[in-house]
Amino acid sequence: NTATAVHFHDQQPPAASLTLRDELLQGLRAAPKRSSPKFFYDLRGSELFDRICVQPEYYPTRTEEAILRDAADDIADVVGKDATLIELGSGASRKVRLLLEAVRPTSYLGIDISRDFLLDSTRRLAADYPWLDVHAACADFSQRMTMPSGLACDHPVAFFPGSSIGNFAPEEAECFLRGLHSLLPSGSGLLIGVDLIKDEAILNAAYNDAAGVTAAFNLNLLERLRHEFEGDLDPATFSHQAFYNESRSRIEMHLVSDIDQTIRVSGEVFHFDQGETLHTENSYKYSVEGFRALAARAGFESRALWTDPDKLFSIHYLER
Ligand code: AVJ
Repeated sequence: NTATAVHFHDQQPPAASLTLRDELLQGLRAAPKRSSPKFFYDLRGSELFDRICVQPEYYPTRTEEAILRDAADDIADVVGKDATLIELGSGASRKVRLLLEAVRPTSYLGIDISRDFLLDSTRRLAADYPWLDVHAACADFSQRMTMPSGLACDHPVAFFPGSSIGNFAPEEAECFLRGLHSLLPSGSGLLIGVDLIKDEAILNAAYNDAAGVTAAFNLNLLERLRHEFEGDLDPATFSHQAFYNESRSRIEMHLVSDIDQTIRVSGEVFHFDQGETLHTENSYKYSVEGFRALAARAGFESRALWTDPDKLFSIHYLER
């Protein structure tokens, strides 16, 4: 019965589509070589990300969840009644559970690029909250999106937790928010988690956990290249690298080639010098003021803000 409880909207071509492949190859041809972080999230990558979230060094998830738990009633007050919660990059749909009882939205739409993961987690959500109208859309929200039909949407409130916005460069983040602004009617809300600029040692530790889960997550990209994109390469010849780039307020993740080598992906040849990297992710950090200014440039007004006592993480409520 739970299997039919989720209204599913497929808004994306299948995983190893031509466009994804083209995007991947384009990044590998570039100098320096790069890959969009969205390529991390195959089923295994999504599972590894979930394990990152419970590592002792990875403070963002724990801290954001504590803020949500503590502020749930305040958040319900600013969000108001009869909301449609739209979670962008819903993943395991775990964080939204902290809000559902307090906010009592009429419907929920989870949007994620990882189809099987999305279906799994929204089915569980529908089973656990029988009063909630649950929708799932498999889509790449970094591209242009449309609202799925058949979803009542009088008071849409986008929920973008986890500082996923940090994967965009500031110009792209502004552009992304502008896209949301044009998608949502006036009066809509945006509840967004943003990681804060802080002591470099805390940041570096969070992306270099002792158990090696972040390393496995980064290296899993190479497994995905092998299995989904006809990659001919040895993942053991690459190493995980993550560091805080202070001048750009971002964590950078790279896969470093330990040797001088030639690899093949989708029939195309790519050379790596020893020490050359594939830049796999940026995770931008913001000050409260810096993020407010960015959101304002995209047409969103700051309505409320919550942080933890150590000022590690922030949750903004913005209104369009
Ligand atoms: C999902 C982009 C917020 O940047 O902290 C975690 C991804 N990468 N560890 C982050 C991530 C390595 C995460 N975001």
